[in-house]
Amino acid sequence: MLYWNSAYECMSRSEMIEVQTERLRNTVNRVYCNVPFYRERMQKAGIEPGDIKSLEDLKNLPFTNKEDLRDTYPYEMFAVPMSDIVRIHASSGTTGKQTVVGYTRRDLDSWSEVVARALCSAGANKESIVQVAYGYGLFTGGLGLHYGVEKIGASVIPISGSNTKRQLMVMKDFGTTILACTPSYALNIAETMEEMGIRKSDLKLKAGIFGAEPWSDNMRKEIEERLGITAIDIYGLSEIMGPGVSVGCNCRNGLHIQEDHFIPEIINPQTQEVLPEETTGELVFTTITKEGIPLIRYKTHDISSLKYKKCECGRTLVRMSKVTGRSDDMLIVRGVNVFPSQIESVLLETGETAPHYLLMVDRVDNLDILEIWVEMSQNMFSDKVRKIEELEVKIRKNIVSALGINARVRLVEPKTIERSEGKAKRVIDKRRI
Ligand code: DLL
Repeated sequence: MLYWNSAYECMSRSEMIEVQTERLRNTVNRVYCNVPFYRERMQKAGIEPGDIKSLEDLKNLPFTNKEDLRDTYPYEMFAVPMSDIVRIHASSGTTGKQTVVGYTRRDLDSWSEVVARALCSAGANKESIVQVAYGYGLFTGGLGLHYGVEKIGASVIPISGSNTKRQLMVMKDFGTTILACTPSYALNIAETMEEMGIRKSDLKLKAGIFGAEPWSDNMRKEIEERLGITAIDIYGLSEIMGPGVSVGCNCRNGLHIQEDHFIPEIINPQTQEVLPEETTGELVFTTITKEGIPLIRYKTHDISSLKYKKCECGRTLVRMSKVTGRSDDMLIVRGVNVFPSQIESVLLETGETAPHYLLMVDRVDNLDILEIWVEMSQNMFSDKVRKIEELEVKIRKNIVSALGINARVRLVEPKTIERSEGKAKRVIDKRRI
């Protein structure tokens, strides 16, 4: 099965614009009538629903922020009565209150539709056996993937995310063909598999559908090699829907956004100005089919760019570039902007270490210090101190030439860095700014 829904995935641009325009006008009307927050915002900006006639008018609508969701916690942003809400999820939120999202039955249908499209992109069909090792619960990963698998009629193994040895036993015995989890957990699974003496040929695994956190292209290659699979990137956020907002394809040239459900824009995060195609900035989404909690111009903080050219896979859906980081995860080290995934890429490119790392940032005498902890590989562990020091110097030099920053590199013993079962924690920032 090449596509799940070619009518939308391969739709001509003019038809897509027509679909989006109608759905956008509908959504704006609905939030104006049903969500006091949006009515007030629009009145303040002097806009009435009737002013939104084409996609061009989208830029006149006010933005929505994460803070707006916190201020309206838990249900004030909902556009339907609670009797129409059939599911509630929430995002963990590392700072402050979590954000709550509600789905109507139709929202759940749209969600499984976009996840079904994503799974097809990873080669899924009715015969597939999909092990969902994303966490089940308020996090959207587990249940989001789950219903997509059921929608295409494949078999779902709802194992959730922990107990790595059991994951492998199930993978082997149940004949899992597709693994769904975070990329950092996929790596943890690969490592445990090697420790348990399970070979790639003992498994039926063909593909993985990984997301929920930034990962470099080098990390993708590492996972593909160690698990013997094709790894597809899946992106999403709970506020907009959950997993499935966009998905990569075999062309590996960006992720296709399910544009008949979500309209993307890229803005300059400082000036809020909309940026042209292929320019990097902050990703903003407007949902155009959601009933429970429709969001207008939601600022994601994710850094990406858009490309409208038709993809070689045949899909016409706009592509967003791989999200390498969030504007709020970006480290500013002595004035230089660095994303953890850029450091990850250099580490994996250099090779010779294990792919497990942690970034420690501190400020000493008003100067930022970045220390990169990276694990030695097992065979390196027995090497002479001089050899270890040489590798530290080599990594440091590669970081300087790739990113222009000076970092201290510390090769630490194997297994020192905590393994992830969900979203990995890569940074410890001790600066008090
Ligand atoms: O992480 C939804 C999800 C679940 C996506 C499973 C993919 C797979 P939240 O917990 O709300 O939702 O976190 C959303 O995670 O704004 C990005 O910063 C990051 N993120 C999600 N997918 C990717 C990805 C889920 N493929 C936040 N690449 C988003 C990079 C990602 N970052």
